[in-house]
Amino acid sequence: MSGRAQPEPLCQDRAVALGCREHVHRWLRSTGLAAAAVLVAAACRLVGALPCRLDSDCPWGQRCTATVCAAASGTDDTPGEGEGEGEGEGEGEGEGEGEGEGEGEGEGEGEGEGEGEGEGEGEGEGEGDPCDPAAADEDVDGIADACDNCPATYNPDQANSGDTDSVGNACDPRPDADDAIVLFESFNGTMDAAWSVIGPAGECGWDVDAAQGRLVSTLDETTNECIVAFPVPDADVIVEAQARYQAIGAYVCNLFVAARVTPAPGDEVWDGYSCSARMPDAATGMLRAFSFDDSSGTSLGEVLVAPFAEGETHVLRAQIDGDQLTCALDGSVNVAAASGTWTAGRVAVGAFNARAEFDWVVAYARRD
Ligand SMILES: [Ca+2]
Ligand SMILES: [Ca+2]
Ligand SMILES: [Ca+2]
Ligand SMILES: [Ca+2]
Repeated sequence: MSGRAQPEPLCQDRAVALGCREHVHRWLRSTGLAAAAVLVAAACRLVGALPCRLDSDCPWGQRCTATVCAAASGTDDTPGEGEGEGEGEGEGEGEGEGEGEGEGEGEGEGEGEGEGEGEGEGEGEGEGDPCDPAAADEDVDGIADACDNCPATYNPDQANSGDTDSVGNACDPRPDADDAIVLFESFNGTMDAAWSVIGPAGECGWDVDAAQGRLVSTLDETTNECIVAFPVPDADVIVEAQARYQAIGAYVCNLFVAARVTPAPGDEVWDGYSCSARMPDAATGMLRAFSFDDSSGTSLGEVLVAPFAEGETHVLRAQIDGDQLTCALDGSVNVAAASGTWTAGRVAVGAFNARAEFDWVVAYARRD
């Protein structure tokens, strides 16, 4: 764009002519031709495509387009620009309103409203209800093990009278005195980590048969002895187990529960007191109370019973009450003996020259 005035086209009407004069004045002043502006303005009757650099060089209602003024395509209703912002969760709507002026500047206001709805899924770990009837129920009486007052004895009524303990009448070792269940192991998949194996390394061991809910010895019927023990901090204790011979060996066999075992884990010898379902030979069954000292057993008393057979289920009980020992088979055969007092230790189950399996072990202690 040069500083020279351009030929002026014809004015189309008075309003535009007035705008033309103002424009020409402004333009000529800006170009240093103020004197000429007066003359030109006075004579101006023609307006049209005025030269320009900016919209402001043009009359009102025109815009500077390609260096000449031309009627704006929009005047009052020139669209503005608006911006709207919405905040919300889920859905948001924004509205913008703009007001335009001739120069095409707009202001916008926006409002947004949003509403959101969310759904979440969470995962949590928690402990289930131990009394849930769907939980492990060893005796199948409808009361889950953890809440059963006799977890190994069918007693759906949970009757408990005559004392103030939490042991049901159906299994209470002392119906008129207070006791507590200090151990119940059902071998339904796992064993409490507190169990420990006692016996010859590499020969002795026990596996949980989760499908059957049993503890099975891994020793064969020629292995001398293998024990699995659990700590119980009571001197007077009763331990009871349901068990059977799985394989009876050719030598003297024992299947037993022990109310006291005192070696450190891993020891191959032990002291204690056990109640044994014994087979001195294939034709003889015996219930014997043993006292052990460095694994050397001394009989405290014994009675003959029918020979045991492989797969035959029995319940053995060993009890320490002060200096009194009791060994019982199936609740009907007993051997009682006197012995010294015992300190706290571990209870145990085990086998000798036989492969054995145990369905459950329960232990009670005095609480009166
Ligand atoms: Ca039960
Ligand atoms: Ca029960
Ligand atoms: Ca009771
Ligand atoms: Ca009791």
